[in-house]
Amino acid sequence: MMTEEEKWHFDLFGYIVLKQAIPVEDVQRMVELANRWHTLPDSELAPPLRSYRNPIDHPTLPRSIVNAHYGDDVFQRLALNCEIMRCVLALTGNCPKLLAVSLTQNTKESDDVGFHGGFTGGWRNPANDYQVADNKVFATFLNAAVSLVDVPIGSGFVCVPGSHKSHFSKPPDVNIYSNSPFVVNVTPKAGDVVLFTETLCHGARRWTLETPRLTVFVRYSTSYASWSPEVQPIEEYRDKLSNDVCELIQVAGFQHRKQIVNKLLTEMGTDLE
Ligand SMILES: O=C(O)CCC(=O)C(=O)O
Repeated sequence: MMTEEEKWHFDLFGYIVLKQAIPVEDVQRMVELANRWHTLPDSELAPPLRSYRNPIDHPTLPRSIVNAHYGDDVFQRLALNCEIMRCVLALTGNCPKLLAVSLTQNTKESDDVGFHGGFTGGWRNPANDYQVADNKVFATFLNAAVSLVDVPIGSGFVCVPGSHKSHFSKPPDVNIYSNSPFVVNVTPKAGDVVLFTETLCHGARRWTLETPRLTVFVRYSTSYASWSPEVQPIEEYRDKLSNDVCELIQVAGFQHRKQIVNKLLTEMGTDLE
């Protein structure tokens, strides 16, 4: 489901870019919704939409509106997008779980995002694992950063390529504004997806344009990850989600094959075995 070149790139650097993975009309719809929702205070967002951190208390934090998939079908289509899912399925051994869909806005006034992930000081977080064996790449915690705008060189997502496999602490002077080869600034176009393992050391440079940076972060884990059992369809708003998305959110054992996975594999023309 991932090409040899994609596996090589993901394994070497900890991320891949899926170019023009999202239909143009869906990007337009998400931009429209972002521009509407981000002008509203939290008190006027339709629940369960809310800010991850309320902008009243955190005015310079990039504002992330969580539960976007409850707010409009376009975000449910995004969570099931075939280009994203063919990689998520490959990377989770066909055992995916949808964790979160967050619509995030960075403006010129927003803080940058310092490096996080990667080496955690002597031990690897078992919930955020990365392995390669038998010609397969395996990652337990993934982030699909879907860009809704063209990102100019010098701002937006940055990472330390290869840091998902690093066993040594990053020198303190290597920061989000450092240059290649230690730090890479990935600059997607609207409709591109930067898919990365959360074990990768990553962050974001300050936004420089008048119009905001808009990104949807779609996070997935393995379906049996027990560190996120609280992430279940929100009962009160369950009727806003399709059955497919509900099943994708559900926790399931690693021997269990979700119906939505079989459905996606069939759509992709992949052998169900
Ligand atoms: O804004 C970005 O691209 C970085 C986001 C980030 O650090 C995260 O989602 O963990």
